[in-house]
Amino acid sequence: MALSDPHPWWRDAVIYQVYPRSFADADGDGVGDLAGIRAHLGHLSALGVDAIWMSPWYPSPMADAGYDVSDFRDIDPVFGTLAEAEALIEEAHAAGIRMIVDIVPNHLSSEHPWFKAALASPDAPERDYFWFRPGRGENGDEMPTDWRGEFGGTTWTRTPDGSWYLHLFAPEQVDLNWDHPVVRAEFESILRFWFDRGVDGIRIDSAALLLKDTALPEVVEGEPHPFHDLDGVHEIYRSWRRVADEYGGDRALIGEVWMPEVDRFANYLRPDELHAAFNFDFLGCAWDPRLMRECVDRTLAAHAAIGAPATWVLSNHDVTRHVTRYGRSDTTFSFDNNLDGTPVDLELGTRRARAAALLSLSLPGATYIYQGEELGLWENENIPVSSYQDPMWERRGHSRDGCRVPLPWTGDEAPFGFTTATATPWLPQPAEWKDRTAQAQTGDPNSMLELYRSAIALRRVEPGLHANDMAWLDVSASVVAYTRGSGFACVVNMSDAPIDLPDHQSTLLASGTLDGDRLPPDTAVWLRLH
Ligand code: TEU
Repeated sequence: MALSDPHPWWRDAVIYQVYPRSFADADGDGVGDLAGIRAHLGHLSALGVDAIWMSPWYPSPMADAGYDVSDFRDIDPVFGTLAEAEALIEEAHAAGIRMIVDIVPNHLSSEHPWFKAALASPDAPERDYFWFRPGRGENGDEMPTDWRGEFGGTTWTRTPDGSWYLHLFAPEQVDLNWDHPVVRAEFESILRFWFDRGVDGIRIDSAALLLKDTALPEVVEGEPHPFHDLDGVHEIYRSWRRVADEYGGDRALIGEVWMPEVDRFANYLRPDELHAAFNFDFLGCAWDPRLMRECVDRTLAAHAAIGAPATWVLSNHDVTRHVTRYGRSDTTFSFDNNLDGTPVDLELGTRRARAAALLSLSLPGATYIYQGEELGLWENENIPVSSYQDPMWERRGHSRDGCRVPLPWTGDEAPFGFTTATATPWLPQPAEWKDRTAQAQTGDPNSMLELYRSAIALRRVEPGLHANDMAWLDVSASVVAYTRGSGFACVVNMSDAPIDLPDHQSTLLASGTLDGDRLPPDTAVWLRLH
């Protein structure tokens, strides 16, 4: 593909996030693996996705479910081998599915050889790859700063020699010093390692956090933040872009850039930086027509200004599954609105999730699907606390385990074909998921799975959904409606009463049963216009 390709795949791909621990387990240890993924590639082909984003599969002590990497050039034995990863990349390509791997550049596992060398001797050169600092106070027993971690809690841990090291996440995730040239060179080499193996894209974890203010100032409202979004971080991504471009221009860099200021967010997507970034604004947006329209407008305006494609994300492995979110009275998401355990109407949430699928799959840009959302899975809020594995739980009182529960594939009872019949999945599956298995839904025209399959298939062939533009349709204040191109419209009824559909030629797809030409509440429809 030429560098100047006017319509590269990543601009409007449907990208499916595989969380390898929970996708499918072939070897019967209760944890998903690459053999399980390879055995279920047919599910992704039938779904029609363009690409897989693979959450970390590297060797890791799993202090943060793989986001604590001890070797970026291999595969954790719990998942399989590098040869299996290479085979999976090849098989995905043969099925017409691209592969995106997850790189975690902000931190390394405390078991990584660099950190072990740094701990072994105060003179080790590896010491400078991290943030070792003396403590404050007379005996140096006070932390160098009062920074709060991203999981909550403190950000420094003391080593046996009395110095402290920085970790913005768990103590097992040691922050790298990105001012050090060896760190920069190492990650460029890691990018090449995976591009050389044919991967089509890189998802960049915590992309805005890499640089720290070396003066280590405290966080003060109104003053530049000591580690969020420092200007120098853009130089790092420019160098990554040069690496990606060496491979012919169709390799994509996709940032996890989680920040409320859209203009600062858009900086990451300038033409010589990342290709795309996740839309957390949309992921946190309430089921509210005005807020939804504002979110879409804000998103499109920010991306248009720099010529980058928007992305639409409803769920991922860090946030409450949106069937559950949309079934609550507060339908927003943020880590601060801790709504865990508040009442949920799963029927309402499911109806809205069906409508949201048609929304997120018909807006201009790329759409992300988090594994299991095509099955209509909800958050498992009944995991016993003693089974929680998420390090965020201890530090922030919120566990992300409820959205990471292993997928139900077949059968009437747990483990629903996720693992061998006698094995126990690493997190418990709700018994009610017997109706949500891929098997139970296949061929049922009313199922979430068939809705996703139909929508993705239509998206491929519908000319309007390949148009660059969208325009709002004025139906009513409580309806989100827009056209794409000249012949396509999506209408989402967010009111609590049925509405009349705008003039159209035919209905292409509906998320629920229409009442003649009336669209029921919390329902969406794709229309062919005259
Ligand atoms: O998540 C980063 C994250 O949790 C954000 O809230 C982050 O704090 C934000 O970007 C800061 O502004 C990623 C992974 O998705 C998550 O699973 C990991 O636990 C985390 O990084 C640490 O690697």
